[in-house]
Amino acid sequence: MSAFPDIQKICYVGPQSKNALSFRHYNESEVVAGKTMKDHLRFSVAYWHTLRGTGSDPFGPGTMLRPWETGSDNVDMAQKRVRVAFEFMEKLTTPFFCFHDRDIAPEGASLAETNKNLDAVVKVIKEEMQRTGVKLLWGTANLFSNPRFVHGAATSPNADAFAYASAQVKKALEVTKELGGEGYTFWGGREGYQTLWNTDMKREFDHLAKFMHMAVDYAKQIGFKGQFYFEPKPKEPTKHQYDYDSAACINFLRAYGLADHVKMNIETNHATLAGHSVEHELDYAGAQGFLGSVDANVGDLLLGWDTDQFPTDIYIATKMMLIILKYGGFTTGGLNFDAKVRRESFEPVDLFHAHIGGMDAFAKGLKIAAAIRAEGEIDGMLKQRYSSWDSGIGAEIEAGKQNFASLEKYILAKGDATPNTSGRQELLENIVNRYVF
Ligand code: XLS
Ligand code: NI
Ligand code: NI
Repeated sequence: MSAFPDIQKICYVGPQSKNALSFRHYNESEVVAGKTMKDHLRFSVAYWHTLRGTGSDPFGPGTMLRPWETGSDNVDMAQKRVRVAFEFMEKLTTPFFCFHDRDIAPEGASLAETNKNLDAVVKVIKEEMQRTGVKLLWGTANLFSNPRFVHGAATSPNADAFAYASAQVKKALEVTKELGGEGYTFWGGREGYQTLWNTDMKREFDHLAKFMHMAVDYAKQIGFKGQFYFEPKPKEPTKHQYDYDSAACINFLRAYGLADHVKMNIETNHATLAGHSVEHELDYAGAQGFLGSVDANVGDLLLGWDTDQFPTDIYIATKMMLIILKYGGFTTGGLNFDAKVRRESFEPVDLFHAHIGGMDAFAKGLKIAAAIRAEGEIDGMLKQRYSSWDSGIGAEIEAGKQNFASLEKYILAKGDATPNTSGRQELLENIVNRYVF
């Protein structure tokens, strides 16, 4: 039985299309800068929002009309939901999905029963993956919803919570491996604190590192070769999340010997909550060699929380694709729509509109970014701005041939450092607009 009987496979029609259920820019087999759009963008559906989002908020219950959700949330329903998920992805033509363990299967009365539930659903997911060719971008474990994680999981003051979380991640890694997952993500959940009066921050950091090392060790033990990711988020649910931004995460990974095993999964809305632009976060991670994957969404600049809206802003998509291309594009990572339809958009068709909008925005962003890079105008101006480092004194400093004393001598002889090139920000912005329009 079809969950979306009125919706056909979404096809590329072209920029002139007025059909809301078609792509205007995402043409999966079109080659841009040496690779197909499908391989560049590696779109992924987030199971938690798209299949499990109810539209509830602190002021009221869910509003979503999901005709396939019948009866209680048992294994049978979870298995039926998998068929819906894959019909959705097949029609949308997204090549990947991501999930938390608890999105796909319900918790049982014990961990053993929960794991059994998970296995029963994973069996159906495997079948559907084979049938459709949709692949798993990354898996993760939900270590924040259940009240046992009220004080956090790996950073909980309760060692039993740490132990439970370890058992859960062990299973999540096994399942991710079984489904051929290309990665595994750690998002902090409740790893952070509300007040230092009751928090031993140093001890909590040590525990988080121990936890990640155990995950890395276990992955090696079972032969899981996927890439680990760490996803920064500065606040919500706790006031101080330990994985605040790329800089905080990378410092943590380096300080605790995890740098060779974990890369970053950057989420647009989390970047803005941290007071950064997403391009800052991407470039920071890329410059340090940690750019892994992206949770593609967008926040609302007037709202200070994680609104997880679908990304339709061409400028943001362009800037993101410019940086992703600059660092060589995705390898194991991709663009995961960690985004939800608004509470008011409660019909199933809205799920299609939302994803189509996001896919088209990034497809257009990719085309613009590739054109900007091919012409090299902006790159040329950037290079020019740093040209004093390419020869003479600059090149000598970079090569380590100068020191404070020799530079003092140089400047005494020269007289002054005159700012002789404009930043040209306005011109650069105009040039970008030329490619966008
Ligand atoms: C929540 C996070 C979460 C992670 C996966 O804000 O974005 O959805 O991506 O646990
Ligand atoms: Ni996310
Ligand atoms: Ni988020």
